[in-house]
Amino acid sequence: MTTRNWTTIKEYEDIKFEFFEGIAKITINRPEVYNAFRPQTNFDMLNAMDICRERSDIGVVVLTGTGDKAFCSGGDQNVKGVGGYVDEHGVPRLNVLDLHKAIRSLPKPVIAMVNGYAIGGGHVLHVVCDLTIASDNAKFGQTGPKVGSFDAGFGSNYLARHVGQKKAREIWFLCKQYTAKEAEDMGMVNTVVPLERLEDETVEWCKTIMMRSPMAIRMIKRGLNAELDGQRGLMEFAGDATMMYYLMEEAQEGKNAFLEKRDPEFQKFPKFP
Ligand code: S0N
Repeated sequence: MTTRNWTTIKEYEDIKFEFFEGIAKITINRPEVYNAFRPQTNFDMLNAMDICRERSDIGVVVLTGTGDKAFCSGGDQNVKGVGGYVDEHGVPRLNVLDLHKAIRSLPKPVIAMVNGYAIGGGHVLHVVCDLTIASDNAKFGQTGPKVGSFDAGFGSNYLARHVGQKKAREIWFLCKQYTAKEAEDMGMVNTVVPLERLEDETVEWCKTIMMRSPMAIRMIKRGLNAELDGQRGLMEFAGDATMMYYLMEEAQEGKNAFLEKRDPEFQKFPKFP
């Protein structure tokens, strides 16, 4: 594995947040519980995602877990209370759902770099990411109906878009574990590499993506999301269309005419077939 000089973007309690040549890496750093998330972990990741959105030098985000045992084992069973995962103030939360929304909303690709178990809510996290690159020791599966939980949102209906309805039902009804190769064959993993090549391969994918047009990548992500996300997906797609319109001289003519107290000369702009 190539050693890279990742620099820390910001210190957090539950995650590492690092940067290298246009790539932001968010690493769930709770190896003692196989990188299970608690409310604080999700707050940390949400804050990091905000920074990824704002920083124009970040082109791709990689999500992973510390060590070689687990990507993420889902919600931390130690803090599961009545009504959700209990934060330090005693408030039960399911704020991982906000993270799902942030991953889908981010106008940049998010890649799950799965380095071990992606189980329960950890499996959902990789499902929600735009791409999944897995090490050959990775294991995938849902546990909800076995441990008193379920995700009837992206974790099941978006999963079904990847693997089909029958397989999605099998994954949730039986709660079996699948190898990385099986997950790849099912269509929920993009590629599988030896563990020692995992980061190299992921960085190569990031670099290839970053050679492509960021606006084109952004609009493709928006379009693929919009099909599933209803009014919200359409809103985000439309918002980006407006942003592109603002970049055009035609839109600037409207604003300039208003400020110059004259009629806008929209007729001079082409009407493409
Ligand atoms: C990952 C598993 C299969 C690994 O098994 P293995 O190799 O036998 O190791 P263990 O000895 O079991 O584990 C090692 C140490 O890690 C601790 N640990 C593992 N997972 C968790 C966890 N989730 N919470 C707390 N601790 C965990 C073990 O206790 C052990 O520690 P020590 O050594 O001190 O004993 C296996 O560990 C496993 O099956 N883990 C549990 C997986 C699980 O059930 N996760 C929770 C599932 N539920 C959710 O994720 C919640 C879903 C949710 O939040 C949600 C709700 C609505 C909508 C969306 C979501 C969403 O998440 O997306």
